Formats: sequence, structure tokens, C-alpha cells
Amino acid sequence: MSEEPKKQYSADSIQALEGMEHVRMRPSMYIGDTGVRGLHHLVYEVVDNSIDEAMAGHCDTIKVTINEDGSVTTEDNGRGIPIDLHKKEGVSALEVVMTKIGAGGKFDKDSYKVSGGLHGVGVSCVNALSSALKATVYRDGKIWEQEYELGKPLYPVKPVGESDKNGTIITFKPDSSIFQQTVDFNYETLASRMRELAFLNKGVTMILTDKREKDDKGEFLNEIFHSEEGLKEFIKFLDGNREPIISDVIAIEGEKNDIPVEVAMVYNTSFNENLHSYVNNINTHEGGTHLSGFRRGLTTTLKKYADASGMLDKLKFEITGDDFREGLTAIISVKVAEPQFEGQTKTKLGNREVTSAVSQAVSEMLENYLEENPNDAKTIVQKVILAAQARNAAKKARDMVQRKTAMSIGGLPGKLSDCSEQDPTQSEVFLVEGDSAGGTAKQGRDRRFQAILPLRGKILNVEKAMTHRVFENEEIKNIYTALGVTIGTEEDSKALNIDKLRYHKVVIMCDADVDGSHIETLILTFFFRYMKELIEGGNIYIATPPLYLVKKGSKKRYAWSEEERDEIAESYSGGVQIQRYKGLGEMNAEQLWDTTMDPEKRKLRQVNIDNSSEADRIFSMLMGDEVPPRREFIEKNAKYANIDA
Ligand code: 0RA
Repeated sequence: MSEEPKKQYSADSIQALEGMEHVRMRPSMYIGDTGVRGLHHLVYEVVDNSIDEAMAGHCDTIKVTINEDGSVTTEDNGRGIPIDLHKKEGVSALEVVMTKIGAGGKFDKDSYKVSGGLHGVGVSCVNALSSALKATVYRDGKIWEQEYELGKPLYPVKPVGESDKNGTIITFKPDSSIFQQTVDFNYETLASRMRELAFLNKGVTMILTDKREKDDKGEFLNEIFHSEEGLKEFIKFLDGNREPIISDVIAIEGEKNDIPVEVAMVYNTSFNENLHSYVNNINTHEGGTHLSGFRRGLTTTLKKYADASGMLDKLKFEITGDDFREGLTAIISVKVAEPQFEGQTKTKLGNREVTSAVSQAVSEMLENYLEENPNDAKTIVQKVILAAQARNAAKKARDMVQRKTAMSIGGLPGKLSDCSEQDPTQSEVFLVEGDSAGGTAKQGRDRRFQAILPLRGKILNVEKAMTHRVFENEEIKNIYTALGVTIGTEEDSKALNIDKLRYHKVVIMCDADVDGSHIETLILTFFFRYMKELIEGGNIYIATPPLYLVKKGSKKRYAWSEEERDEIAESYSGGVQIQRYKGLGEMNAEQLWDTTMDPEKRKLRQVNIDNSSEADRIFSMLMGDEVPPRREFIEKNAKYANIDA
């Protein structure tokens, strides 16, 4: 052996290895968590790099494949990761990109990189967290390859063939010692992110294939996402189950102070405001300066138009910002060169300069639209006036909810059986379907830390109700008062105050049948539209009562699925008695505690929002007016279908 290869491990590359070690020691610092979310983040990280290539105009097709063995392959037709010698490191640039934390991949400065949040940590992180990874690069007339284990190269980058194509293929298998919860990729989760990316980056084709599963026709699950109209189509997709009140989606595209701004919006007959904002393709859940800019631009322009039209002349009260956004669905997407992310989940844009850029862009383009479409303009102003009137009514109802909350114990709902624990972090409340199950739960619970709030039958469908009706509803008022949640501050009439949240776990407990799942969806819709912070804070859970009791003599076990039921029956070697639970009411207090409420044994499902635009679309579909798409969705997801049969 010559002396050459030794040089590979210069001081810098040793530092790189240490960086990779650090990723393995503290993975959450790089990818947020090592649960389901973090796992999928690995795919997003690689795909983001391909999208960067697309944004720079070098790539139009990105493929993601879940392989039979559970690994994932991403493939793009970008320039390919550079393979030439990296002078400082003394090895191929490909190796640097794959093994050096913070190399970030890009050496050029003119791409929209991400300095905060979870994205942009680099493919090297994915490498560090993979038990095996293979990078194949098509570039400079050749095919290049390097493989790694736990982020360590198995051999130097080598040519393995010739080709005139360009692009990058990366196959990786997540390390199960890091992702201990699961290494199982979810098709739907990846599909909804790829769909979102296709809308946000028009013209780019995204292809997802799942080789673990075949459909009825014997073909792999496969979807192609491609949008020629971008955000305009995104809005139509999101609002497909709502009824628009204007003739078409308003789409705005431009650049202000070097900040590309894209907005699409529509008004519908609902009473909800639905804003989704993105910075460099990242969903900014907590909003930020771009969203403020949008709101400001929208309000000033519409207000100016409405004032000039004379339609507000007879109005007895002021129009507020909220009124301009009732029934509005909008997507704001900006590209910022050096974004600053703030907030609890680092999804709030902080860059001050973005507000005025977006506000100006929106004002100019919306002004033109209103001039050119006077009928739509009039419809929008009428909707705003109606919203202002409804807001006045809602304020009265809301004040009543608040007055009730203010009265400590005396103000708690009569139906609430509270726990004795005073510390909210140690307390939980069960929202239980129906008074009778509520009674059983009350007997079965551990009253020291478990409270019970029975809810009567089907709670109000908030998706179809005006805001003031929601606040007037008895069951909903009970939820607010029991939880200690209030609405409205000096600055923001709709702001939620959860500082005094009385229970850090809120558990929805419904029957395991079709009615139960409908009620569960109604309650979730309420939390999604009116207390989203609790979902985001991880406070909302769903109880999972068992579906079967398998008995033989004095032996008995519960089952949560048909497979489990059959397994138990088999382990008892036949001759068993099987009881099917349709509702909570069929269990006695002890059984309910044993199976569903005892923290030692129960299986709570935590509710979280993977993809908020997708969640919004699903709630509007499930709870809105259109029946056919709802039926289709329920049939596709009919996990309860054979239980009721
Ligand atoms: C570093 C520099 C350049 C591109 C990339 C990395 C790159 C990374 C990934 C990851 C997946 N697909 C990718 N495609 C490209 C710039 C290339 C150049 O300047 O030619």
C-alpha cells in the first residue's frame, strides 16, 4: 500500500466523524425526535436537496420508493452531487457532503437555504442515522458510487459505469437502534408531503412507489404528483369540499425586494379562516412576518375598496381584521434567502423585512384583481359585512363563556366529576360519549387524578356552525369551563388562553363503533378548529377500548383487533367464549379501568398533526356538506366496518 490513502483521514475528516458521532448521540437536536416524525424527516431531508436542485432549475423529476426491505430510495435528475476532489478535505466532494455535518451540501450561495427549523441539516445527518446508505451519482459522463454504514464510508468514491445522464440516487435504511419506536415508513405520510411539495413547486413531478404492498391489480402502490398551476390548484384541492363564493381562485405571484411571493386565495361559504403559510417549502405552523404581511395587505386593500364602494356607510360598528378573513382559504408561500425561525417549534418566520414585501405584493395585485372583477369584489365585501355582524353576536356569547370560567370551582360544569389532584401536569380528564358510559367511567376511574366529563350524544358539528352558535352550545361551553381554557385578549379577540389548562391530558373516550368514531371525529374537529394549540401541545389523546373479550374457564384476555382475538383463542387452544364489545356501556367499571383507563395497561393514542393542510382538508370533507367524498373516505378507512356487521 502506498502512503496515499492514509491522507484521507486529515484532521478535518476526523472532526467530521466526530460530528457524525454527535448526530448519533443527540439525534433529536438534528431531526426533532426519533419517533415516527423524525423517521419520516430523513426522507424529507434528502428530498429537500432534490427540490433545491429543482428550484435552481436543474431538476424536474423526483422519485421516492419504499423498498421491500423497508429502506427508502430517492432519485432525482438534478446535477448530481459533485464528485471531484474537495481540496480542503482531500477526498471526493461526495464524501464530504455525505459525512461532514454542516457541509449542508451546497457550496454555492445563491440557493434558498434554511438556517433554522429542522430542514437543511444535510444528507450527512441521514447518513449518520442509517445502518446502511448507498449514494449513486450520475455526473461528468460516469456513474459514481459510495456506500456507508452508520455514516462511515466503506470505500472511497469509485466510478462504476458510464452514462450521459445527471442525477443522484440515495438508498438508506434507518438505524433501528436510533429509531427504536419504529422504522416503518407510512405511505400516506410521505404521499401527503410529496403532494404538498408538488403544489408548492409547480412543474416538478414527484413519484411515490411502495414496493412493500401490491393493490388488487397486483401493482405496487404508486402515485404521481404534478401541478402545472401550483398554489391555485393547491387551493382547489384543499377547498374541494367547500363551496366557493367567487368565480375563481385569486392567484398572485411576484417578487418584492428580492423576495419571491406567491399567494392563492378563495372565499367560501364556511365561517372558518384557513391560512397555510410556507417559507422555502416549510410549513410555518406558527406563522410569522410573512403571514402578518399577508393579513396587512389583505385588510388594507379590502378596507380601502369597501370604503370607496359606500357599502359600509350604514354599518353601525367597526370592521376588524378578523372580518376580512371569515370563509377565507389562503396559501402564502415565500422564498427567503436567510430565514430566521422562531417560536416553540421553530416554525415562525422572524425576518422583519418580509412583512412589508408581502404586504406590498398582496396590496398591488389584489387591487388589480378587485378592479378587474367587480362582481367578486362586491361578493367579498358583502361576506365581510355579514362576518362583522356575526362577530358582534359571537362576542356576546363568548363573554358569557368567560364569565363562567372566571368563577373558580363554583363555575365548573355540574356534569364534571373532578379529580382531587390540583397539579394540571398530573391530572387528566376523560371526555366520555354519553351519560351512561360517563357513569361507568366515574366508578371505574382513579379519582385522585382522573376527572370525567360526560358529553351528550353528538356534539355540535363546528365545521358547519357559525362561531357564535359554537360558543352558545352547552356541551362546548362545558368543555371550555372544565378545561379552564378562555378566549380573547386585549389585542386578539380569538386568541386562546391555555395558561390555566386544568388537565394536561385530555382523553376522548368513545364507543368502538361507527357512531363512536363519528362522535370522536366531531370532538376532534372542535379541538382542531377551536383549540389547535392543545393538539399541537400533545395534550389530546384518544382512548382505545378493546373490541373483544376472549374467555376460557377462569382465563380471560382482551383483544384490540381480530388478529389478536384469534391469537388468544389459539393460545387457549380453542373452546373459547368470545364477547364482542360494541360500546363502553357493555363493560363494567372494573373492566373499563382495566382495559382503557389504567395508565399501566391502557393504550392511548396521542393526536398530532402531521400535515396541517391535509388535516384541514380532511376535516372539511368529513364534516362539511358534500356527502360523496365523505362516503368514499369512510369506505377507504373503514376500520370499524366489520365490527358492526
Ligand atoms: C452539493 C452541491 C450541489 C448539489 C448537491 C450537493 C446535491 C445534493 C443532493 C442530494 C440529493 N440530490 C442532490 N442533488 C444535488 C451543486 C452541484 C453543482 O454545483 O454542480
